[in-house]
Amino acid sequence: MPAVTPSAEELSAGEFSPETLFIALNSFNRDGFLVLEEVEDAALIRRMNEEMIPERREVEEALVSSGVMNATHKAEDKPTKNCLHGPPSHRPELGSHKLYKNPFVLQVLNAYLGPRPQFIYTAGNNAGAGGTERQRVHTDMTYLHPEAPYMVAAQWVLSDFSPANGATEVWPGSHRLTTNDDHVYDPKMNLWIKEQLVKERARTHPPVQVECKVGGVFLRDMRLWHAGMPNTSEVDRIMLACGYSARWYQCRGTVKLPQGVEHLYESNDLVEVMAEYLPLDQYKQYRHKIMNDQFHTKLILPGKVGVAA
Ligand SMILES: O=C(O)CCC(=O)C(=O)O
Repeated sequence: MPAVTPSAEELSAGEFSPETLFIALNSFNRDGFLVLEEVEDAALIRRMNEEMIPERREVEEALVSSGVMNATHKAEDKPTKNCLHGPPSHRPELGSHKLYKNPFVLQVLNAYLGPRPQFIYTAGNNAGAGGTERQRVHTDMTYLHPEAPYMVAAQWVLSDFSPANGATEVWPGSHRLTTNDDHVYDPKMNLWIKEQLVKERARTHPPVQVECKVGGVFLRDMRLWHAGMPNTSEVDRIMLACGYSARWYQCRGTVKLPQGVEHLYESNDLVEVMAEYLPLDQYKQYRHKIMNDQFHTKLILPGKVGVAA
């Protein structure tokens, strides 16, 4: 598993040494994902998990009634029990605002995506307990995209992730060559990688499930093939994502936040916060959604790049 853990010196400095950064970037470029262990307060994360676990039924009902989550969610006709479950940004006492500005994540992303990336979305996935079905292999991209690193999801695990509770499956190195032609789209904006390509790659570069402990985060290049896996344990498994885009990509998306928390989401030298502050009732409608054009570029470019699929 490509992973780095800050030393005591790095923790007190709030940044990786050049040697650790070298190792981190090497792995991340090669594999398309990277685990950073022990970079956040585990007690804070556990508390957030305890508060979010009881929300599951309410979240599921809201998603189904708004038509966002169909019963299958990225698996042909079989319910996966995986649903979008956004962070509790309207409850600042739980500290979800700390995640987007984690200094270790930002240091790696400033090197991987170029200086001062833009924070452009939050999201979350809840793999419901007692799942039996997996998602199809996919990349989250319903649009044409550049072949350079341009966007990363920092995925915070709210409980220790292992195959038993549906740790995300990733396909090492798949980000380097994948294009939109590898995908199948269906009318409901579901998308997945063509079955034949998945079979071929499995023979030479098989997938792994990302193991990560509370207090750690895994970074995923948006081009990486991945899939939600069944959580066969008895407890729901939640992951919260903060999404960052390279400045040059000029992403259209904004992170939806409730009014009143502006002071907790300030831009700094390492990140620009692209926020849209909404009245609480509107924020709640967006909390568990990702908009269809969330990841598209604003640029109008010749050829295919940047044009919505
Ligand atoms: O929850 C997970 O582990 C991954 C979910 C996912 O990839 C998705 O819903 O697009």
